[in-house]
Amino acid sequence: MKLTLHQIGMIVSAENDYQSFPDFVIGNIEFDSRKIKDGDFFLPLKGARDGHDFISLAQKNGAIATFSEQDISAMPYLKVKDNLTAFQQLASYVRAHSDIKVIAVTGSNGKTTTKDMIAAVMSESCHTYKTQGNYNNEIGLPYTIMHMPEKTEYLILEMGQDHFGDIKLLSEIARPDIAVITMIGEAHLEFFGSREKIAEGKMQIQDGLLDTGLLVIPDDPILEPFINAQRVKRFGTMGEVFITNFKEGKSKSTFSVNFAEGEFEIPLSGIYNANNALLAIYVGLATHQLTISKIHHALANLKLTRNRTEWLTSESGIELLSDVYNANPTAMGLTLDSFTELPGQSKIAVLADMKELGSDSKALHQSMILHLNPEKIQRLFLYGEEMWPLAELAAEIYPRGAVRFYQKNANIDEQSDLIVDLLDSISNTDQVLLKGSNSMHLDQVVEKLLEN
Ligand code: IGM
Repeated sequence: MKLTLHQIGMIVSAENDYQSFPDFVIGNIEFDSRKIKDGDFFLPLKGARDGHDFISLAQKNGAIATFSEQDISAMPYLKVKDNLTAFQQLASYVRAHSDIKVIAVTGSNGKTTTKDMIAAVMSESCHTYKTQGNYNNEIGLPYTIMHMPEKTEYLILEMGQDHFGDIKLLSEIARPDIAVITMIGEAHLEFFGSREKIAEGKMQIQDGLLDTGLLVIPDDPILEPFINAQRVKRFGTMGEVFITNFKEGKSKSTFSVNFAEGEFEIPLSGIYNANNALLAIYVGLATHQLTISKIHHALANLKLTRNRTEWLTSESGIELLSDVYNANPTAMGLTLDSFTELPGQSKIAVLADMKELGSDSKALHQSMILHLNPEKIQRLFLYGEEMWPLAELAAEIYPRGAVRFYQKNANIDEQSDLIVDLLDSISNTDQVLLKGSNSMHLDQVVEKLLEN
């Protein structure tokens, strides 16, 4: 949706005299100054650094206006109490005034796969846009709405729950036509409370569900007390829709379902993946946009994006929280905070360089010390040149031997030492967080840990 500066000012009830700025159509809205292009609008957020510090950099990169919580003189701006709230109001507006259908997906595991499968199925017949990467939180979801192409007909949104109440906010912004919960996981792998509380939080996906909307949930009895939607469909062996005749191969599976014809194929093993596909089949049919044969085709030809942040369990039972495909200081700080809050006695963080942070890089890496509590995250494995300043700081607050450092530069790469030492020191009661930029190849470390 094309919007002008004055329209946005009205939508978010900006407090300054923005009408005195010339009105112009706004390009994309971006919070990372590195992504700003000519004509874009800047969104200063508080991350490891305060985004307001980057307003002039954003302008240099081509931004023509910005939100701001303070008066500024550099460029046209919309003054608001809270930049993030304004951004969320804007996304709610765009959702409400777009002729689209929204499908929301949450759940402890499988939500990314299910989102990708639903999007693959819907793409067979309709212009479909989906959550990219891990953009499933209170910033990423409105960002996804603001970045959907003009021609979008179906928007498939992933919703993550780090804290109780997150899903309520996301659902109220997204106003889903269809809401899907993939599963309720185990309490010790979530960042809060009991399994009941997790279920209650996820069921808040109903809070923004349209009155005519459809809720699709597992047949898990823990959800029953929280149902208030008018249209509900339960899946699973005790539900109304389920898998029949599941056959598993090395890298593909086939199965049938009790509500549609034929044998389906997916390029994935694991019954949970067949269940995720069942959700995509059911949702696809519920929209009345697809034929069975198009759904068969979409699932058999799935191209899955690698999961971003997801719990993995190694052969020997070590729990890994892997997020190894992109890194910025805010995301790393947030991940460390969540990991810190998690119940569990023995935690290890493996942190690798965050790239492209320019002249502030060392300071931004060092700022991670604010997210490291030696009593909560007991051991650190730091990998890469940019991590050295953090290693020095951490050594001051951690016991001797609890912080280890591994080099990676043009001449030397100690990744294999990192792997050997990790395998040596981890036991199956440990929880391990791995995070760093893609180019640090922590995915290779994750792979080796999983084999053990
Ligand atoms: O966790 S996130 O990645 N998130 C995105 C939305 O979807 C869910 C996940 C995330 C969040 Cl929640 C919030 C923020 Cl503010 C990312 C960011 C973010 O992009 N933070 C960034 C910085 C901080 N703090 S991007 C960025 C910085 C780039 N900036 C440095 C600080 C580049 C830069 C380098 C050198 C300079 O001199 C000036 C700027």
